[in-house]
Amino acid sequence: MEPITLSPPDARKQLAAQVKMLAARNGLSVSAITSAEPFPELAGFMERHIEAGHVEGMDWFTVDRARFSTDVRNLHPHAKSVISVGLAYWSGPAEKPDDVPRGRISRYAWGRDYHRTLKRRLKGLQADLEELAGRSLDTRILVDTARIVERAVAARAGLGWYGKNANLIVPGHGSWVMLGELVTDLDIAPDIPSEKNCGKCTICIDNCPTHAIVEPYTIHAPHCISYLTIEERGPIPHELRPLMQDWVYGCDVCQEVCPYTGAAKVVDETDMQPASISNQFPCLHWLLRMTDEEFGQTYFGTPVPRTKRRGLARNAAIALGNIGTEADIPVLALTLREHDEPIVRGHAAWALGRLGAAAEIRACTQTESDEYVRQEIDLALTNPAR
Ligand code: B12
Repeated sequence: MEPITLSPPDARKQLAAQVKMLAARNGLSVSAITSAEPFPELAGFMERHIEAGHVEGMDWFTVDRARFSTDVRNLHPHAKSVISVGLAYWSGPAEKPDDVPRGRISRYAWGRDYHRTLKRRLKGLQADLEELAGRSLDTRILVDTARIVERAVAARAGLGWYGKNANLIVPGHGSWVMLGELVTDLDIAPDIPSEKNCGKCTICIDNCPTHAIVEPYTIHAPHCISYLTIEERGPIPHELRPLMQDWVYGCDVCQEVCPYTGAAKVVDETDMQPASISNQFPCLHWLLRMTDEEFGQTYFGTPVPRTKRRGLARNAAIALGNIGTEADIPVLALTLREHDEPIVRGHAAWALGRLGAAAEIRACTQTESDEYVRQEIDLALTNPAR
């Protein structure tokens, strides 16, 4: 490639076109550019968001972090532009294959960890840009870090627009797009934000199983199934368990019901495809019995290990409490008796209560010594419908 001399304004626009061409060549489905100017309007908004308790439980989400994340130059003082990119991953509708009781893993976590895929492709883009510019560039590659508000960057770059479910909706792909950024000292002509919006549609708000979209664009994370199944380490609040359906890792309901997302193009993205049915619709009995080795073999290299083996098994117990039948009582009883993790035994007691298996719960009252599990057992016996 010929080194180019940059002289505004045409060269900046020409560079923008080349950046997009190179991004596509590196396997980045969509890309758009914004300046490295700060987002002053975001600071107050995020402070109010934190004060209202919408991110409670995510201890890293502090006011200081939030303020820091509203200016990319806090991270990268020489930044002039941010290239916002997306990895599209809608691969068509998918249904559970049989009558086996299975959970659901959210689509973004079916395949390889998107952080790695996006970072690898962004590195390729960086190398191509350095070749194009004829010099080494001062860049930062970011994917999913708390030090930048990715949807705000992407919205200002016009990569897409905010849906009422807070997700960034990208034309042609809906919100089935994972985001990343290349922050650079290159001065590239910015794109224009989109003027689209959801209009009067409230389908996502009306269909959120836990009513976590408390107002348009605002997610109360402690009630979001994604938060509960992935980020919450302790017991899931009793009142939310019956609402969690069969989700065992993340949740896609607010995306699946969205008309824009429903119209997404099918993409052939091998990295986001499940290696086996256990990466997509895992058998709930298996999740309850899974060993550390099996967990590693099946989920290593995907996003799922974030919730750990015990988190996934805890979520499987809740899912069986919600979709299970009498036929699932023996495996839950075995889990309550023998699982090595108290958090899983406690949720198995709850699930047995939901399925009306008081005798199986009572059988463990003498042998269980963990205080937390004993509390769950008591509740399951005295108030089993919770
Ligand atoms: C913390 C976090 C979570 C938390 C909290 C989510 C939340 N909405 O606050 C939990 C664990 C619940 C979560 C869940 C999910 N997450 Co998440 N999460 C993040 C993370 C790390 C930070 C988000 C954040 O700062 N939230 C605070 C709020 C204030 O900011 P926001 O979410 O961007 O919301 C914007 C809008 O609300 C808008 N807004 C507010 N008021 C108004 C008013 C109007 C009129 C308008 C137009 C806009 C508007 O401004 C906000 C600032 O940009 C980002 C990565 C990152 N660094 O940005 C990923 C990220 C947002 N998550 C992502 C994904 C995919 C998900 C899930 C879909 C995963 C799943 N399938 O289970 C769910 C979706 C839940 C949802 N509907 O938001 C993607 C989103 C991709 C996209 N196309 O939008 C991101 C960008 C990660 C990535 N690298 O791709 N997530």
